[in-house]
Amino acid sequence: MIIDGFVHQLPDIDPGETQEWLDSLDAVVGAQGKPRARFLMSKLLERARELQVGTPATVSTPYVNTIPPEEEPFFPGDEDLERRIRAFIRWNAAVMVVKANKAADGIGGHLATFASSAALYEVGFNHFFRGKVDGQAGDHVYFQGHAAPGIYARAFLEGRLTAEQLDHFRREVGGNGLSSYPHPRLMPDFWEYPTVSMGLGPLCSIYQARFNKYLHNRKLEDTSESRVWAFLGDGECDEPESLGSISLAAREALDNLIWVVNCNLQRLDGPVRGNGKIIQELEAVFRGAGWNVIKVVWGGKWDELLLRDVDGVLLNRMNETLDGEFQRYAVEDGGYAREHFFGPDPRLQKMVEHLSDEDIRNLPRGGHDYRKLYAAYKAATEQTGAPTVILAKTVKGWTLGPDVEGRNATHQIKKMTTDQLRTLRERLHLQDEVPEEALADGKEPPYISLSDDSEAKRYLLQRRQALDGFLPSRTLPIRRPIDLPDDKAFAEVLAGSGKQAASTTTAFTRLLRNLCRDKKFGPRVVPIIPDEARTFGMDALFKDFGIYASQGQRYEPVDHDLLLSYKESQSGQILEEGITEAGSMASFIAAGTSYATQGVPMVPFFTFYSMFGFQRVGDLIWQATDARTRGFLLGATAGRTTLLGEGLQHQDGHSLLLASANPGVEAYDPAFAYEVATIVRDGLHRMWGEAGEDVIYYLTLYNENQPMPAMPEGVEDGVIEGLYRWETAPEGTKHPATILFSGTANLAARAARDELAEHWGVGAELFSATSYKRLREQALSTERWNRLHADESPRSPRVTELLAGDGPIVAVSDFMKAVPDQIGRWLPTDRRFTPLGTDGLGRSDTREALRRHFEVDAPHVVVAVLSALAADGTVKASVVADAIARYDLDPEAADPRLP
Ligand SMILES: Cc1ncc(C[n+]2csc(CCOP(=O)(O)OP(=O)(O)O)c2C)c(N)n1
Ligand SMILES: [Mg+2]
Repeated sequence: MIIDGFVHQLPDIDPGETQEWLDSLDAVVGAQGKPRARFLMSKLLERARELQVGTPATVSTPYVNTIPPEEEPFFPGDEDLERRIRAFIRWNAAVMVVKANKAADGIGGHLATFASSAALYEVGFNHFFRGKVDGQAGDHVYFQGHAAPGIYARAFLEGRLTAEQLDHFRREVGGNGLSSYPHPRLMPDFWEYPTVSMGLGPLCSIYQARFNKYLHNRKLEDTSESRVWAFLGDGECDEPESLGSISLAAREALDNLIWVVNCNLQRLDGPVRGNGKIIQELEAVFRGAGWNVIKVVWGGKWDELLLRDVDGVLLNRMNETLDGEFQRYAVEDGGYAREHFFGPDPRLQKMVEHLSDEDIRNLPRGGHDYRKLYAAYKAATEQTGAPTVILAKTVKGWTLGPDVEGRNATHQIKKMTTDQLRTLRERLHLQDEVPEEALADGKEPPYISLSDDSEAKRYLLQRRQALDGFLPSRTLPIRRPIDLPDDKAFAEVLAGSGKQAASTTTAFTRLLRNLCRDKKFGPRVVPIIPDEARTFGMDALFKDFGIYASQGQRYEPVDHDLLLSYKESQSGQILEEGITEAGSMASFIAAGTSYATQGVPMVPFFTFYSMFGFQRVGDLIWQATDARTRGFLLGATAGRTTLLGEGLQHQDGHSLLLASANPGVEAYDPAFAYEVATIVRDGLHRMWGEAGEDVIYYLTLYNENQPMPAMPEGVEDGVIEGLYRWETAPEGTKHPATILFSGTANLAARAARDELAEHWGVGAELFSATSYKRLREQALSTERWNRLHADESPRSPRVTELLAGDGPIVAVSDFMKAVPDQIGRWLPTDRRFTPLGTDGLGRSDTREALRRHFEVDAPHVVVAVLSALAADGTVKASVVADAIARYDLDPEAADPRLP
């Protein structure tokens, strides 16, 4: 590995002096060994930094705490009381999980995660996390999902939750339950952010911190006092989403962001890095990315040993011991550590001579030492210009006793025997609070509650008062109400494009521009694009509204002399995210939950390549629904045949199907500009009008140009409800039929209608099907109502009523057949239904060739209608064969669904 090659290219103005320095180093290594040389080098680097010499930053430091004991600040809390409170919370969290598990047959919960991180949270709750008071957003905290029991246990002590609620942990169906993990959808006044799909919480926290700066820089809200805290697991750091955006946090100088990684060295199955050291690995990654890294490896009792480590042997042992071995030390007794950790070197043995085996076993890790943590948190909150990560070493299952602590199975342990509870009680010194008789066989283990006049309760409440109220807490009242846009903003798009051809993408871009220009509403719009603006023709917005750039634009752009130049600005409105759909979704969530988390409604429009939406970041969209996000997702370049040249990995024919699975998403496949405008207007009213619904709208947008008709009279409800008659059947035809179209398939449907009338005597009426999902859900509701109201006259689903009539029904879209199939069950039984669609992997060719290949062009629609009429006995089978011949269709062509 050549990493120092650059040195040979630097000018050496005094080779003699250089040699002297090198010789000195050689001499130190030769005479005093490498540890001494390392020490001297570290000292030199430290001095160089003090002198601002400008040496490159080192990415790793020895396996010790970043903050030395002499620099630890005074700890302002009441240590004894805080320890007692922590013990109560630990106990209650464990009892809650054990009870839930027993009462409801293994319903479960997690004991070990919170047991390892109790001090990490408690130091935050008692000294740092700011609540929401007087309309201030305070701090945003992303709690590690599996630590939820501890957060409930604290809320119980604070009086925010009742014992009955704790008894309903993971039993939500009857109401009054506590969700398994942080879910704002289920507990909207409590949890602020969902976190339990590993990696998404950390990612979202970065973009939340960035969004806070965006609000500030755009002068929409003063967020200077808000910090974002994210707690994550060391195993969780393996998710690409966890670390994938950390360089953005450094680049954006997010000093309002603090991550705390609970390094208990374990994940679910076993060690995170048995053969390595996760803390060291993460340190290098974060330092390399430009973060401020604070390691909290050892508890205070180690300081004394380190002081005596004159030869650096202890440090050496710390550096060389693998995580797999550290885990073993957590499980074995002190004698084992004495023999194996301290044993091999007589100097180390001597260092712990004065300690009993029990003392050795209890030499704590840094993440259980509130003083060390306090020092780290304080330093993090004082950091400027960079985000901070605190790497805190803990033991998984700490205090839960030898059967749980550090065991490989610890993550999934949710049961404790009475004996194990007794051990926990003793370990936490809770004999007074939990008397022996309370643990008698057959009894439910009790929660510890605090009376209002107890010292602990007063302390607890006083600390939270001083820090502006309870956490977690999600919803702030709306402080800056939003004015919905003027109808003017929609008028241009509703009017259509006359004879000029335009695409729904262009129409949407116009609409977005008009919305941004709306005087009152405009500033609340957050256009989000992951490096695809030019593809969608949205680069036209750059100049008008500016691309958000926290540093402004420090260069003259290459296209400065063009009308539509690349304009970056500190007050820029557009979030041009670069190539990260995941990051863009995280921005979407931050903006779309701002109504609750900041009390400042913001309206995100995230436009992406439709193929890289639901299938690429589907879990983040699920997360957005959980977070009660409001906003618009636009799947541009939609369709498996409309996006002609791009081929298999670009052509989306199934995002609508994926969207159909998300209960918080309305999914639309509009054909015309006026449909786009009508749907967006409806969405805005549902989200930010009186109803204030927590819903996401997904719209497909196509890039095929066609003259866009003006909005016909009376179709608004139909556009929104998912289906309306677009054109009646031509007069003077013999056989009725109905064709449903969506998106660009309107062209094939319309051509087929003409062809059917002209050559085959069939009169087909046309319906625009803007949302099969909406139709299906309405039908499901009706069906359910009928099932549960057997003695009342049954209701008819909307889709059934709208499609009452004669003859077959053919549906065509640029998506899979399963999309229109969603309504199949509710069509009038006497009408044969044939969905046409683009099932199969995409490929590159002209639109014409692709539509023939996928059997969604006008001739295939004609043949589908005739074939259904033949099956009904309305026309002869030979008519279908005639049509196949007339349009030169190949009956033996390979099925496009096959590879
Ligand atoms: C995306 C995703 N994959 C898998 C899981 C299942 N899971 C839950 S916790 C866990 C282990 C977590 O280990 P770590 O991050 O180290 O947290 P700890 O409990 O040790 O603090 C796993 C695999 C999940 N919740 N999310
Ligand atoms: Mg872990």
